[in-house]
Amino acid sequence: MPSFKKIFGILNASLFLVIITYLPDVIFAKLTTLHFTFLAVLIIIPLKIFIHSGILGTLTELISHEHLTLRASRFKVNAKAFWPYYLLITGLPFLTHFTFTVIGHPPFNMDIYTFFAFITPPILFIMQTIIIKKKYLLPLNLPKRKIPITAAFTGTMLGLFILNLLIYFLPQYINQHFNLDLSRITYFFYCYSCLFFFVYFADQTLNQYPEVRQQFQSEKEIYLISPLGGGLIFHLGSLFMRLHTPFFVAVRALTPKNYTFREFNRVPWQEHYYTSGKLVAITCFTSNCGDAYRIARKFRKHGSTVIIGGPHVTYLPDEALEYADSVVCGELESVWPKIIEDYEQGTLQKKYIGTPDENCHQLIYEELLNSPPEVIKDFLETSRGCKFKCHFCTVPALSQGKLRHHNIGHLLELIKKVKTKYNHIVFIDNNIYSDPAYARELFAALKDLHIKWSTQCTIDIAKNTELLNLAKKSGCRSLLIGFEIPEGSFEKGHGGKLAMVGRYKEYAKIIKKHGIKIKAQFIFGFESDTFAHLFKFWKFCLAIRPTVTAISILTPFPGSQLYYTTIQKDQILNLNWRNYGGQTLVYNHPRMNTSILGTIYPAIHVLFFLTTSTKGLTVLLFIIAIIYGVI
Ligand code: B12
Repeated sequence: MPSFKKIFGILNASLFLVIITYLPDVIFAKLTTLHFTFLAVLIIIPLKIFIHSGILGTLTELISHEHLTLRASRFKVNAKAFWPYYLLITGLPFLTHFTFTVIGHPPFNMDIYTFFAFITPPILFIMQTIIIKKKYLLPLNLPKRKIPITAAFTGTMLGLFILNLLIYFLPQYINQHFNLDLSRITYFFYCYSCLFFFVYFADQTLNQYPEVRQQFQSEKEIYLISPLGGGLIFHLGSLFMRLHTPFFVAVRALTPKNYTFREFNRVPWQEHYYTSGKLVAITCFTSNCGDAYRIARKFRKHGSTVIIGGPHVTYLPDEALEYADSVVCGELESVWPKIIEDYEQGTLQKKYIGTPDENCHQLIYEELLNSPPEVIKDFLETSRGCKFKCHFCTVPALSQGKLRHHNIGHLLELIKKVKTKYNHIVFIDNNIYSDPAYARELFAALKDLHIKWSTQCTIDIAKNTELLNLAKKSGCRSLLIGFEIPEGSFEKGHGGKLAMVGRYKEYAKIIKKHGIKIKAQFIFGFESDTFAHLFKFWKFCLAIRPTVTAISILTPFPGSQLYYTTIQKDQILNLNWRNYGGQTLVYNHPRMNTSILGTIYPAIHVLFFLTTSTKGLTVLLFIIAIIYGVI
């Protein structure tokens, strides 16, 4: 039974794989019903062979603990390694069936689909034998060992085999007796049960070779975790936007080389990830801190040591200490080597205060330079900090008012590596125009690389047309600009960039005139806001026509000035951190009905994007075309 739990865990964490086993067959069926059988055979069969080989190899890596989470890159490697075996093993029975059918004696009078329903389990059995042998037994020089045929094993095998057939034949029965076609749904479960069969076999085989799993155990191992959190929208977002976590790179760079790492980058969490004796480093911001705490507590229960850090716990370390052994407030660069030393000596402190520190950037740079382009591209920052001190933002506190720059020579080297694979670069800076002199030097240097780039920036860059020209010439395609408030808003009184609100339109037009697109960000829910302000945002967008727009709800993030003033004024309504992702109104608004805003916000968010941005309008036209059957 415990082994079943693990198999369900692995398959549930890999539901994506089940979906991609299922889809080609559905497309195949659709094409054959449309009489495109030749096309289906020509395209879908090779695709299926490639996909299935990749899936079976990747699942074997999960069950052997070579990897604990799914990685797209492994899928390709495995598909390339095992497709010839899969072709051979499925091709032979296919040819046999085909030959007998042509001469008028189909085996056991079965059509090809039913025939395969019976022989798929043996095919999967042979595949796992081959994959395990090639991947682990041959490299480790291990002799062949048989799975002991116990009553439990035989019973499970038979049970799974019968269940598999039942799921396969169920829709035919339902169709005959109830005139209901459920084949598409049951076929998904059939795919699931086939993969279950495969993982069960592979697990049984690997249980005979403890050496295989042992080779992936390391005494000095750090688990790096960036929890998912934030509800369904963030779950879906992270499925499509697979970004690497810069924090992982920073930890790798500053940890002694005798440590190994396991990365959990925003994956749906599984019980079998918990283990003992590890050093677990978790990063979190406010809306995913609940998941971070849950994971931290369970790791500690299993006997691992947990350190937690990030922009949320930096300001609420005592809250985090209820779940973790140690909390890091601020940046890890200045404290991580000491943490490792203390961990090894068993003298880990409760709190570490990381000060903004320049010295370790060399190590991070070297780590990045040795990383693949897909990792580097998500950690290209030219500066940290921002010259403005907006009351709703945590950056001024996080960077302690300091503005730091990266070495331009280093950046160019990193960009050259990214350029081998990607031609569009995104800098994760808070504000690339914080220091105009540095920006000028940077843009001039970028010019020779012939790349396209985009980043976050404040609107005041429009005052510097020389720099705008240089930005454009260096490849700047778009700037993400936080306009936050509409004209007439009394938040203008906060000063800083908000003080420029009266000239936003004029400045935005200047930026666009220089051939740079604008991605516009707005915040709704400031004290002076009323629902009418939404129309002001809308009118503003009509005038400047941004490529993308986003409107989020004002959220008092711990660490921001706003957080402390809302607490002082006793305005906080909701202290569930899950709601602190910019999608929920968490404080009592003086001029708007809180529950009305909370209810209609998702609609506002979507409609605003669809009607105010060029990309949104394209999507809207597409939707309308589908509705009216044009497409
Ligand atoms: C890049 C970025 C993103 C990227 C993430 C890219 C990625 N690869 O993960 C994107 C665009 C996706 C993004 C989205 C969001 N972001 Co963002 N983002 C940033 C930004 C600009 C840089 C973060 C970064 O990677 N820095 C580089 C790395 C190395 O630094 P770091 O993560 O801060 O970690 C350092 C320290 O915090 C510390 N540390 C962090 N974790 C740990 C853990 C341990 C164990 C230790 C020892 C130390 C430690 O050491 C690190 C090295 O110095 C920051 C602003 C900032 N300057 O921090 C905002 C920021 C993190 N984002 C923020 C927010 C609010 C969001 C969103 C919720 C916005 C929204 N409404 O949608 C979403 C969340 C989406 C989601 N669920 O993933 C807020 C978080 C505030 C908060 N308390 O929650 C920040 C601080 C911006 C702000 N203005 O306040 N973001």
